Amino acid sequence: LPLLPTATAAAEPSPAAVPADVDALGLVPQPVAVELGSGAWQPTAGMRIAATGAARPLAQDLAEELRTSTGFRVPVPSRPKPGDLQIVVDPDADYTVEGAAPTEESYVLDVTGDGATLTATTAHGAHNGIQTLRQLMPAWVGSDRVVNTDWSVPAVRVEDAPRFEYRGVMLDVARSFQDVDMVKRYIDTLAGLKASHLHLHLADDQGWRIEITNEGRAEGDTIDYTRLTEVSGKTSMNENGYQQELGRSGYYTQEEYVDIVEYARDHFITVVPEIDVPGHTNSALHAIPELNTERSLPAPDPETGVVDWNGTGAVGYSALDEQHQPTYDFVNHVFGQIADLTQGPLVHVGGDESTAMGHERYVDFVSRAVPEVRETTGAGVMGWTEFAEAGLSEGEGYWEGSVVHYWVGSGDWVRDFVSKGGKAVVSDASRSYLDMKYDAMTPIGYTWACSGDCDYPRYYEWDPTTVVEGGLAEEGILGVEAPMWSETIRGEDQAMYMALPRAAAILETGWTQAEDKDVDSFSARLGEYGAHLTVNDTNYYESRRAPWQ
Ligand code: TNX
Repeated sequence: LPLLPTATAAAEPSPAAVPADVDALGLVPQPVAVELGSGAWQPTAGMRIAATGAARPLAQDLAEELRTSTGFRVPVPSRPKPGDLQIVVDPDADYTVEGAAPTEESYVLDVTGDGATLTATTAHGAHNGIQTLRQLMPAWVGSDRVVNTDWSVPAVRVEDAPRFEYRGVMLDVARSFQDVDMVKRYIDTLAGLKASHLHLHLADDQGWRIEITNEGRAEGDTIDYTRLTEVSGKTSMNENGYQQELGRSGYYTQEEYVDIVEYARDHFITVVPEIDVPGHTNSALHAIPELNTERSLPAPDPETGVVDWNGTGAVGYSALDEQHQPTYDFVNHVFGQIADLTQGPLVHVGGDESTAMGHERYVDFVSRAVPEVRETTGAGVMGWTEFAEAGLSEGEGYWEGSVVHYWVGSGDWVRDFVSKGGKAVVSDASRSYLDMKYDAMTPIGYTWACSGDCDYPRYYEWDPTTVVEGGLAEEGILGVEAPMWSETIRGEDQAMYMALPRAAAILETGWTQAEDKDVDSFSARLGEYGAHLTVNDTNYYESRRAPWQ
């Protein structure tokens, strides 16, 4: 039986609800300005959320969550009265954010003894403010059953705006597959940390994870694209054979993929789909005979004409043939179809570690494929550092809307790309890769980019303007991303364990102004935030450095 909600409202918040200081509010990422007031807003059985227009769907979602955890009725009227939470989305809303320029994502949240008001100029801003409000509430807000508790929210004024617009995480679903439900829960958790982008690594040597149909094939293209998932949807990172039953292989149908994209969009998260080319392509070569030539790598079996499936974690051994027309038919068809399903501003072409084909062949491929993908998809093209190192020196403004994704490599090429109108997303491997072991005791994960102490402070104490060799100007940076490769990481619990709290450190680096970042404050706030993860049944690494509640 659900517990009964408290019937009476106390005049003063319980001592437990009075924060000792701003850090005790447990806000992650740290907002631009937080000022504690006195007293508290006390949601009780009569609580309501007033909203009109663009704020209504957000209010309704929040009301639904609060009904589940508080047991209150939580109506969503249009007209506010004292004591309500009011959510306002008004393009003309007039407010300032102390210490930062307001953006489309900014908001002001005012909590007093008489209720709470959240104001933003866009729905995205209001969504961000709701994440802050949820963190201010008792962690039970995320409970899937009614909890009888004091729901007081301490009086506080928060003025907030992000530093960067791209605050991303990446999931490698190619090496080890993750199903739709896991991806949705990942989105839930990361949206709570105000993430803005989810980069999905949808294909690699070990597997292909998205259904591609033959619809809309170009003249003369005879490739049967359904083989990509039919053959390589069944493979994954494992030396012992096909592992479909264990859930490490698999793929998203187009319908499921669109479901993920829409779910993400509802959480104000943009999906960035990646198909890695021209290397990391063994799963495509394994599935599609037409892609195999004398120059594609690895060499096909002389008898069957098919390349072996290679389930090891080796990198850099595969390559498409850059002189072969079907290679470009394939690239255009696959990216065209995925871009149609995604309807987003970016497609990620990978481009990393194509070592087996050599630099010259790589440059030939990229010089033709990247402009074609831009043309076909109409989207900006994102690629790992090497794609900028290919010296794609088109003129000023050419890379407008496109992104170089720094992981390692030369800052010169990143700056050159930015000088031609592109932007950089920074994922310094040694401080943002979520597949690195926390320390030698971590049973899963790699150590190539970080070894020894790779706990969250290392992932927190850096800045994207200085971490790239030679530095980057603030204006050239679109944001930061925490990638999780999955050679050693299987299933949701393992992924969450590696992601949290380090992804929170990267997302705070993307959100919080550089001068407001402080690792001790972050630790204290993490400790409070951890209770939300516990209530949501989300796994995380209990670093001994944070005072987990
Ligand atoms: C390097 S980072 C890779 C991935 C691996 C990862 C493992 C990058 C662009 N390429 O293919 O999965 O290391 O940590």
